[in-house]
Amino acid sequence: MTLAQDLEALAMDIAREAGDLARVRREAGVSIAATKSALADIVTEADREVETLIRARLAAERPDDAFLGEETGAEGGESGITWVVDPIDGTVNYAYGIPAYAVSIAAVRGEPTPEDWEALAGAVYTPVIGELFHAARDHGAWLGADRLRVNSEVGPAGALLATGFGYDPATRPGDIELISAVMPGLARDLRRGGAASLDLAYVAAGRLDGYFERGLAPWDLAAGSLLVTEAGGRFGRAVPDGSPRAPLVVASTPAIYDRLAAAAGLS
Ligand code: LIP
Repeated sequence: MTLAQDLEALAMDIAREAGDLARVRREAGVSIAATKSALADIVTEADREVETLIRARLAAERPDDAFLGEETGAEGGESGITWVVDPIDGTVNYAYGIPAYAVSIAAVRGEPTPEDWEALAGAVYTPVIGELFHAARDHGAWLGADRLRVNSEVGPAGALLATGFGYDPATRPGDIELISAVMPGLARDLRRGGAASLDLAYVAAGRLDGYFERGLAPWDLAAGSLLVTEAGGRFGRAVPDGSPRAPLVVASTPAIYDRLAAAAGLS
């Protein structure tokens, strides 16, 4: 087993335990703990409890690693490995009872920023649907025991794409502008799933041909980006001119990547 495969096995094990806790807490009822960057940007008690569990497991199993989590922030380490964690990705889905939420855990090497890190392992677990997507660098992307491959081509009707919207209402006009730039001539239809980690996992699984979104945080994309590239897809992230606070992510089958990236303004 390589280091990446060891990290993948740990991410999978912890994601399962954390996801099952999130599901049990959901069944018992949700309590909103606070709002963050905007009124719509909620955090539930479960987000915090699940991240605390993940952090404690990682500290016990790999005490020299660093940590970067959506709810509890960052802590340095000695090993050069950082765990990038979103305890409940799709928190609004979670709060409304929509089962499309997931635990996202990734291990990266180097600076814990998407433009600098080398993603080594990732797991995305959606406990209600019971699907565990996982990947280790140079060992492929998997759903359970099935190897994942992005779609090799897109049909004549066009690409099935997904996107999302940030919590800050001020970014909406730009998001809608992006959709009207991307859809004509490229998309057969659009999906808004509500959880970036699942959107990326679905690109890796060939359930979507592509995905694009502005303003994602590192923990929203860390594991999903590795799933896409290990499944033969392409993943890009850049800060378009004029919107420094909203880095743009594009991920898709190679069959449409250049056109999607160009339409979205990534290149
Ligand atoms: C969510 C992302 C989603 C995006 C939401 C939010 P959270 O992450 O997964 O793609 O559209 O605005 O950022 O807040 O549920 O972890």
